[in-house]
Amino acid sequence: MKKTKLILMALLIGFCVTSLVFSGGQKEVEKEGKIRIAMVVKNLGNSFFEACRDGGLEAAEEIGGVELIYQGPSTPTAEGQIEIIDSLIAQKVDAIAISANDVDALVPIAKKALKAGITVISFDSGVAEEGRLLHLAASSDEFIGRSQVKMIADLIDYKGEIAILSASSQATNQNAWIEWMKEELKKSDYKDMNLVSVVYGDDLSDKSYREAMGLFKSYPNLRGIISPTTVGIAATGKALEDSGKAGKIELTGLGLPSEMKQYIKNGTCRKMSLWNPIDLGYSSTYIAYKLIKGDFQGKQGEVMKVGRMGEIKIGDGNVAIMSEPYVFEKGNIDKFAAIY
Ligand code: RAM
Repeated sequence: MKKTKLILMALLIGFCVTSLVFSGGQKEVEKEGKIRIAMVVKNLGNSFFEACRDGGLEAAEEIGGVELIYQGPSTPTAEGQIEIIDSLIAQKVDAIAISANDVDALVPIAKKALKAGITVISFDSGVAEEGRLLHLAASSDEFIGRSQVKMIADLIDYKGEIAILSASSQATNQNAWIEWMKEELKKSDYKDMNLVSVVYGDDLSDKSYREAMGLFKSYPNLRGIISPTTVGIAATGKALEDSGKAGKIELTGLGLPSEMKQYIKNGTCRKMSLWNPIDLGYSSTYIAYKLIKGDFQGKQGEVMKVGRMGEIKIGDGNVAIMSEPYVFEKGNIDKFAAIY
């Protein structure tokens, strides 16, 4: 009897040791597995976000052991992003970096991800503070908004009707910039300028093109258009040329040099600006990784060392602002168009 008990105990201990080693082994495998960072963009098919993705891939490669998952809905809606984020939660990714189609609508799903232990940040277009650890902005909203108005004013000699052709009506970034444009327009310098309309092309080329054509028709005296979206500005450039309005209506905004080169060179759009989307994607991915690792705390006042980008400080509302956008004109467009 004693002997049997001993054998049983030995077998039991043996089993326990084996299962410990096994689970330890499994843990090791998990640890050795790649860290998965998902980049959820406003929509697919937008070259701006493809450049962000390239920057993200660069960071993943530089860090090593990181897999970048690039996803977005086909049209820029919050609903589409919610579905994607829900599935990323189920896949237990380590981090999600979101360029939001709606500041508030994504909060519940983002909170769900945070609760599941996923590192959630927003970049480019923010999620409200309660739904993310930090937001990475390419530049300050105020600076972007005010500088867009200064550029169009310059192009139309501070006189005449202007319109804004934006992305989707709920986009956090464009809406914040438009608020600052309106603020800037209150200055007496712009007393002879009049903002007649704000329309939304939803970051879809064909819709933006139609909205631009609609503006030309509704406002025969229109002098200028600000399009603070890379999709919108390129579509407006095409619409201006197709309708013979190039030169009569000035165009500025935020454009990708590679997509706007022809319009900058032939004068359809004499001046526009943008930051480097590759740097934005690189920094978002890098920051997400460091947050997962606990190297960054994501707290206001913290100065983050972000690889080749150097230091980025986390400011009010846990918003980290990168730098000022570049201004593109005939003289420098070729150089930038070769990069993004
Ligand atoms: C579009 C998107 C993006 C914005 C750029 C300027 O590609 O709306 O969010 O940052 O334009």
